[in-house]
Amino acid sequence: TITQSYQERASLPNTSPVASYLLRLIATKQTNLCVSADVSTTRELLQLAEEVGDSICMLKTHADIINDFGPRTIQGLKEIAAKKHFLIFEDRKFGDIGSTVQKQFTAGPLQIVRWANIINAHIFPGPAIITALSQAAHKPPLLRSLLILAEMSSAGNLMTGSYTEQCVVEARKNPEFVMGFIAQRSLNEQPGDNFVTMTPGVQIGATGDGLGQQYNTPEQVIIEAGTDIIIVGRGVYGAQDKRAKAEEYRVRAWKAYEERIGPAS
Ligand code: UP6
Repeated sequence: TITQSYQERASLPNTSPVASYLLRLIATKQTNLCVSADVSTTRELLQLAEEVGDSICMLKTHADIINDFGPRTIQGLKEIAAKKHFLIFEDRKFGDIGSTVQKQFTAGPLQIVRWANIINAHIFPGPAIITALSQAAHKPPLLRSLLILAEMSSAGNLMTGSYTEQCVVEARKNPEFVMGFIAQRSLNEQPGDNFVTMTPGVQIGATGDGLGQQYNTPEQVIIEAGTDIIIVGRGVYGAQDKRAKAEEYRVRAWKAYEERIGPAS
């Protein structure tokens, strides 16, 4: 899959419906950029979504850091996502027993299942976390998909070796619901694997944040590590001109992708 185009991969077997949709969206909008909207108010969140919306395939949220998160936030996000054509990914990093994650996913003040197309989870509680989230997600007409956290960007994290391998094993068992991974490199290692890899820890001109975060450039991530989507937070929302900055990251990551797949055959 490293040299296949997003367009080609959209119609491969073993691809979750949300992944197929996303891969087509990426090809059409020519963007493999996900902006991480780690801001603290609904106003800032919606303004950022408007500003960067044309340059992204996905907006990543941390709903639990929005001071005034509520129905207005949800409605605003959904409207902008529909207008600007991007998916919404709530970076909740679920990590509890099945029964609890179902409640965290569907209930409480955030009601994540109602508005997030994509969620993520750790598998350290065991594979029932996947079954539980899948059950809670499958309430038509909602189409939902899961990313497994297989690797992290932070220094000294414990998600390596056999832990990461186990993430891939569990993902292969659930190709309908698990669309891919949060990881630092492509984990499509077997023939037939077509998981989407999304990579955080991307910033141009910085190596870290003093709190464990480690940064790579778009080229390192897309070309050298073979991943599909860069996730950029402070690199974009920390800039004065967020629209221009998002566009700069989009162009860099898209050129890197074109370089990786090579000239069209
Ligand atoms: N994130 C990481 N590394 C991971 C997983 N998730 O940084 O391994 C998330 C953070 C933050 C974003 O929670 O929302 O990606 C990165 O933000 P930054 O670009 O501002 O560092």
